[in-house]
Amino acid sequence: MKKVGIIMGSDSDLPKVQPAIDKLREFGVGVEAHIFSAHRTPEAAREFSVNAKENGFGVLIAAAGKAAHLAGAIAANTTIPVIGIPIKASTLDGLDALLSTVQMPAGIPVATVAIDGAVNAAILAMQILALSDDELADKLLDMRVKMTNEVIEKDKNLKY
Ligand code: RP5
Repeated sequence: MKKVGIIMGSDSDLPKVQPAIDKLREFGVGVEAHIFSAHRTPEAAREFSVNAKENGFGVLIAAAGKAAHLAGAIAANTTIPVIGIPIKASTLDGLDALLSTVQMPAGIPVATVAIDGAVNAAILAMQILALSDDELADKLLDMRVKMTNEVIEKDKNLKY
């Protein structure tokens, strides 16, 4: 199975990114994480994304805060699907990163999840990989069924 690459702009993003790493590992999906910055280490970010396909990655997740150009800069160098996680890292509560990540010009898409939405980034990455992996697709379906049953149970237990 192809791997998921996770790139974060700073080590300060790791606590927000960790749930994505955990979720992918829980499902047995190979994950490789790096710290590359669109602003501080643009060459490293470029080199990684240019070579991502031949290095066995099927989806890339890019997480960054503030003026978050990382996901777009990664997407510029590959046709592998790129998922952006805007990180809340400033006085603007992540709205800066959300707009920087989501407002891509036509031609270079970034599938942007919610601010700090690491778990959904991981699930979306796996849904993409699952298009050509039935076993992974079944695991994702099981997760949905479990989630549905939990909500039904909570509804039953509601005392009001
Ligand atoms: C962004 O700036 C990073 O993704 C991080 O969210 C934010 C702050 O980085 P540090 O100053 O904490 O390294 O590039």
